[in-house]
Amino acid sequence: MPVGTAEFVGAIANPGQPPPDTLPEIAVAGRSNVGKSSLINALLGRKKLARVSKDPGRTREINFFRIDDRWLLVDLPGYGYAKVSKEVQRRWVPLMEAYLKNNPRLLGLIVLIDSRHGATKTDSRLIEFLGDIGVPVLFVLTKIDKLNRAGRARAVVKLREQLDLPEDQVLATSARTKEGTLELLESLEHLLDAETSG
Ligand SMILES: Nc1nc2c(ncn2[C@@H]2O[C@H](COP(=O)(O)OP(=O)(O)OP(=O)(O)O)[C@@H](O)[C@H]2O)c(=O)[nH]1
Ligand SMILES: [Mg+2]
Repeated sequence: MPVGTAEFVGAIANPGQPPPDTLPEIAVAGRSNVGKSSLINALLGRKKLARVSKDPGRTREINFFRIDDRWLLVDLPGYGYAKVSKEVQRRWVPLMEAYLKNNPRLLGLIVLIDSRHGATKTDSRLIEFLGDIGVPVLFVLTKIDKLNRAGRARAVVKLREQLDLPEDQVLATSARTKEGTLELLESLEHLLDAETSG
């Protein structure tokens, strides 16, 4: 189902800061430069709603986008980019912990993994942390336009094996060609429907 309205409603820069809205949330997490902001724009059919950086590690705040006045899509700051200063890296953990822990509005997380690289050590640490929180996680491979057909299939199988995931927990997408974005929106709809139907 295509998205109707989408608007930026605000950002959180410090732990403990209240969110700009109280609708149910689905958040997008992943390494710096993996394509979080690009995928959000592709999903919402907007070119420049979420800021895409030439310069990795730019999104340092938690950004909230209100969709159809019904739910929030949340762009989380990326992790694991070596060139980002130690100071910025240090601030990431408490900001993410404060957001993810005890957040009753958070319906689910989308964890993005670069289809060319698979899950890295830092991804595994995030995934472990998310396991403790207990929210549903959907794994999404990004930038599949950079792989040929065989490479795509291999990337999906590799990730499923790496993380021991069932078939329906992994999607392959490209923000450039929009492949996989309708399937992803459908999965998000299921998550939202499950919530709103009690
Ligand atoms: N070919 C291709 N390039 C992509 C795709 N998605 C993102 N990119 C490129 O990858 C780079 C990073 O994209 P972003 O969307 O800014 O990544 P991000 O995860 O939001 O990065 P941070 O905000 O720094 O954590 C940009 O140069 C994008 O143009 C894709 O599906 N295909
Ligand atoms: Mg970003």
